[in-house]
Amino acid sequence: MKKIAFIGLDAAGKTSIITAITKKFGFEDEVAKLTPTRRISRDTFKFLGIEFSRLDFGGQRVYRDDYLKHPEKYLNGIDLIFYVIDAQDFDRYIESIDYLEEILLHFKEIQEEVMVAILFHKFDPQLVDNVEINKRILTLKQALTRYSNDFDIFFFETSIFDIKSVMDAFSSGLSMLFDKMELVSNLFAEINKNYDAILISLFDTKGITLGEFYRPHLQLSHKLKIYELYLELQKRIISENKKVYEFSDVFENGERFSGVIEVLEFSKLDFYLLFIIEENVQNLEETVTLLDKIEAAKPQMENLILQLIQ
Ligand SMILES: Nc1nc2c(ncn2[C@@H]2O[C@H](COP(=O)(O)OP(=O)(O)OP(=O)(O)O)[C@@H](O)[C@H]2O)c(=O)[nH]1
Ligand SMILES: [Mg+2]
Repeated sequence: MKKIAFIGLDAAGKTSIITAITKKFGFEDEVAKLTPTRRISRDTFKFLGIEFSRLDFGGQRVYRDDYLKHPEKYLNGIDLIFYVIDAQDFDRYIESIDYLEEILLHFKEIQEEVMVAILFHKFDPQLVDNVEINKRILTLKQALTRYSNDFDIFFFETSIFDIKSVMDAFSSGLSMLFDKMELVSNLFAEINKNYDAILISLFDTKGITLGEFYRPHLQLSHKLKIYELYLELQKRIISENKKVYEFSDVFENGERFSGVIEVLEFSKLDFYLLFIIEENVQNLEETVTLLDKIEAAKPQMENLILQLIQ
């Protein structure tokens, strides 16, 4: 059993993030109705066949004081912290860093290792190019790097209005707990050598990414389109009880793409392999070669998954 915790000030967005991860679509109504979390709320989920306990630490002052008064009771045994900061709330940056510092201090004192994913949350799509917030976040990151001598710290910008940003942060956070996870992405990069696929990706049934290769410099709008499509495909493949699903679609700039989503079973667990390529009528041969390479790499994927699970 592994333990992951969402920690941060009140109203940072922790419960919203967990709701978004669990539902993936249609969560807006539920998020709008959320009330502050009382104490710690818990649930469990499975990833790679391993049981995870997920703790959502209510961030109101009274609770924070209590956690810090009895840190051994609340914090010991946590493997991974998602520390959530409301990136829009500049006035509370300092308060948020202070809280994080006290938590990390405890882990340092008891000499327990913990991975830390710091989420600059509420970084909503319309703020992505906003100079002020980007400057503020950068300054905050610089201040936070002082902890990187003692802890493995990673930064993410997230928003519930960009579900992909949340899933990416969650997947990358979890992958920090598995030494060899990056080998899956490396394998995809290797497969794609001499080719130009748009995406090769392996997900679990809950949409947690195990590894992916994206065409470098792929536009954000393309990525979002692909992610939307992926959610749709996943729904369809389940409801129609299919093992393979082929599709063809078009980006907003008119460029056509096609791909395949396929259910693979490794070690009694289901995974989804998704690959997307540009539709290229002139060069069908290249496409076929790429598909062959992906096909041939399945035993390697299985092997990597088995190594991860061990
Ligand atoms: N703009 C914006 N608002 C968000 C985002 N995520 C959450 N919120 C809003 O932030 C508020 C607080 O969200 P919660 O998820 O309840 O916050 P919390 O961190 O769980 O708070 P406590 O339970 O008190 O610790 C809600 O009004 C959400 O709608 C986001 O990505 N962008
Ligand atoms: Mg909450």
